[in-house]
Amino acid sequence: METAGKVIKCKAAVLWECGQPFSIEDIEVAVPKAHEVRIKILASGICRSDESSLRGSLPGAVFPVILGHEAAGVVESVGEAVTSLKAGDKVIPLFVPQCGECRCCRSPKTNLCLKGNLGKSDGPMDDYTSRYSCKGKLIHCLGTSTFTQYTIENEISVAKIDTDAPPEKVCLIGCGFSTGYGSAVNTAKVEPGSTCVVFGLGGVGLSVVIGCKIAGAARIIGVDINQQKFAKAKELGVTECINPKDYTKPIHEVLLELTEGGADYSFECVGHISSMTAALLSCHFAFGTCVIVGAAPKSSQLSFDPMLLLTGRTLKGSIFGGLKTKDCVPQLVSDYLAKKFDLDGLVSHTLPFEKINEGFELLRSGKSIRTVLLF
Ligand code: COD
Ligand code: ZN
Ligand code: ZN
Repeated sequence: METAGKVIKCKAAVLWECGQPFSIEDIEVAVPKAHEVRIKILASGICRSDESSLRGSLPGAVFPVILGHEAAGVVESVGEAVTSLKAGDKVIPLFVPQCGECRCCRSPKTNLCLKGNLGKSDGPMDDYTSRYSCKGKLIHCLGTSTFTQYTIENEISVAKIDTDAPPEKVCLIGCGFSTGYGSAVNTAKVEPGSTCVVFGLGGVGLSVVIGCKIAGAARIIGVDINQQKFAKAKELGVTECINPKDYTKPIHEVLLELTEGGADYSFECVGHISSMTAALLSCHFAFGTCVIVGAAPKSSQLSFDPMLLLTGRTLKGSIFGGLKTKDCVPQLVSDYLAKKFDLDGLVSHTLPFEKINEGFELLRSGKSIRTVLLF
């Protein structure tokens, strides 16, 4: 491409300060270095953890910063020594890399990679430096930094996907869908006939629901404080919806009664300590498994009676549904194209990239499931 080897000037949503609106700015994106690729972003979803980073409640963001981590795009150019990708490839950036060589990558027990930098600023580059500047100021990256027309990733943080994949849908495989679906089918390994409880029916929780349904769960109980989430949840497979606001007693007591002593699997997709405890208490005392999917605000601590585990409950968690990213993302995209699951129902709104602040307002007001920004 004619831009290869040159600095690119483009638009990006820059967050100059914690808690402020995004500002659409002209930025400069560097030439990719060795092992790096420069990607033209086509679509990027807005995830709750972008809002948490904006508010400073998740660790990592150093301001000014470019957020965004749920995108699809096309490779514009590659740096030296890049072997797995070339200009023109359709791709999904990965906020968990897969180098294939480290102890974690060699282990089938985890999808984390020791070359990853979850929770650290300055992005997926080996040298932890940024590749973006605006008005002569360095702009930090966080994870994959996809709220920009062009971004730079390390080759190990990029999955090549099917050329026919619609970016405005498959971008969800870059975070929300895989996080939820993988939590059900991979982390929990939900079996046919089981009873599942899902706390939080946003983009991630509904993806857990899709995973539980595909795994053959007999009952999927959705818990949310926002009644407006229930219709879509039922469409996607929830069998009963519960609003904690409708009860005076603690929600886990309601769930224990409804499930003959507790669910086989409970999932926390809210990111609150209180719903994590409720999820743990809602799974069966002898054989229930509780999966923590949401991240609680930094420095918060979960505390509970250890007897809860001694009797046989399992408490676990995963990032990106425990799925090895570079291996699984292309497969999930192919499965979507083969109609093995639906992403369309998760996209409630699409907006032009410049309306990013409107997209965040939709998330804050509880009106959206996923807003996808189109570039
Ligand atoms: N009880 C039940 N539901 C609640 C409660 C409550 N007390 N409070 C809020 N909710 C509901 C909201 O009404 C909403 O419907 C839902 O919880 C949350 O949905 P969203 O759309 O706001 O959020 P998601 O689905 O995009 O993400 C939720 C996570 C908690 C998974 C996410 O924010 C998170 O913590 N991610 C970090 C962990 C992780 O794996 N990160 C990887 C990249 S995201
Ligand atoms: Zn996310
Ligand atoms: Zn690795």
